[in-house]
Amino acid sequence: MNRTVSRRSFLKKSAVSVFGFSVLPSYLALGKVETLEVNPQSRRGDVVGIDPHAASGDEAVNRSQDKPNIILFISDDHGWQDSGCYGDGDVHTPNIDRLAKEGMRFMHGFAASPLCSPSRSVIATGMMPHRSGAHKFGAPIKRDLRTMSQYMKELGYHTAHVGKLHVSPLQKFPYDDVIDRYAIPRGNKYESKAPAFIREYDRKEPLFLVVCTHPPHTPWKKNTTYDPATLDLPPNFVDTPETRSDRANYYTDVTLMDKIVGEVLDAVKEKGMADNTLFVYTTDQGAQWPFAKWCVYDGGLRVPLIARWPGKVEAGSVSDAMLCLVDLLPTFMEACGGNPPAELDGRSFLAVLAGDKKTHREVVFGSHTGNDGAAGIANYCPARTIRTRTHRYILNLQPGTQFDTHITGCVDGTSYWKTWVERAKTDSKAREIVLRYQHRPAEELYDLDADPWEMRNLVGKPEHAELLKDLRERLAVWCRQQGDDLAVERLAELGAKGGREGGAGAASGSAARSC
Ligand SMILES: [Ca+2]
Repeated sequence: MNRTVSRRSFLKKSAVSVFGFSVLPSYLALGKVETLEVNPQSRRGDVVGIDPHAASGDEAVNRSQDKPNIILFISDDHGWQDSGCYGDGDVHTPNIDRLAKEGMRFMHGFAASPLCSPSRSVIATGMMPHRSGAHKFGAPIKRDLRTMSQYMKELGYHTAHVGKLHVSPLQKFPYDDVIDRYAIPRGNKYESKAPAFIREYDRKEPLFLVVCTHPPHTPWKKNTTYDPATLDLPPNFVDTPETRSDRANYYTDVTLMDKIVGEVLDAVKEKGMADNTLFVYTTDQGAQWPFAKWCVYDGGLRVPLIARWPGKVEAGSVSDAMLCLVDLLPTFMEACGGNPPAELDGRSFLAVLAGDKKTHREVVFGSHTGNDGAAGIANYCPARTIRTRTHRYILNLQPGTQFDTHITGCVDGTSYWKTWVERAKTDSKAREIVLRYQHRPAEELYDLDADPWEMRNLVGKPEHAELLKDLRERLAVWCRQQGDDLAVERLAELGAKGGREGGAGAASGSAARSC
């Protein structure tokens, strides 16, 4: 790809017509189909930045055909390193690896939350968890927000969602088609209706499709192909036979998810859509392992992110730009010629995809609350974090609370965790890992170059005092912008002004928006 191509020429290059004539889509005969009513208030031109007088009738249809199809594939709980193309030498992910060879692989993509529904709400709204309103598990987004399905429909797209749709309230997500929707799958979780939907798609409008799988979310399928004894385990694991057995089961689920990625890619190719489709693969957050899901470490927040768009995104490229899944919505909007609303927390990284820019964000933020509702408290470890290229700072809001999760047994537990606890009785390293997982200090600071698994807390080290102070302040500015009063109050107790009284970031919203 010509890396000097301008943003304007980049968008112009994306002008390729796509679909033929519209007929009654036969996917409606596939079985269980759920279609939500489209918001009656939605009209072409309602989206901020779209000129309602720019086109109408046939002209509007022609313009919409100039736009790329967009497919967003979101798996469930896939660790950022757990694919062949991200360096895992054990797991089999031939289709994700193929996607990486044909597109751009991001090495510093981050979710905003290490929990399913909050992270998915961020993706859908372009707003970080406290501004979306959905920072707790299962919480609804704020009623005055708009969502991806609304924005894309008003940009001329036919919008569809297949699979897990773990957001609420559902009327705020008015896809034209919602197929096989579930929070917990009712049928075979290793099958997706997305390939059939793509093959049968025959509308004039470009397609905006979100495909969500349940794998590799637990429960994992029992392994029959991996050799547990030969697997490399992360250094923050306790190496027991039960850990290895479950690791092999997890890899089995990753491979079965990867198979669905391949089936969707094959359907796109067979349909003749491959050259005019922006295909993005990512996941909602890290895998269900200690120090990952429900944790604001890299294991929980850092995600695999790959974008394929032939002729527009350089095949086989690798980007080191830091970005957040909150950036997907404005990127999609800009990719199809829209202007993302200025009030979004997300910022388009289309210029990075085009090869015009190497960087995107200086820092990324994240937050976690947990399950704290009618169903009870679980996976609860309220925390806020800021991550630079080299360091991560974490503010734990309830450091005295023992962290009990699905892993440790607060609901169903895992067989391997019991072996970690047993090993901890006689093994000092295992004891340190178990204690560190369940008991958090008030603050944490990690040097990610020297300590990528975030195992050595630097808070209290005099040589890092200035960095600690700076990161507290920057986090406070962001928390204030988010309306996160509890975190602002706690950071103020630690001396962070959060933009008040001339503190860092007081003069502009740029620091706060640098999320
Ligand atoms: Ca998830």
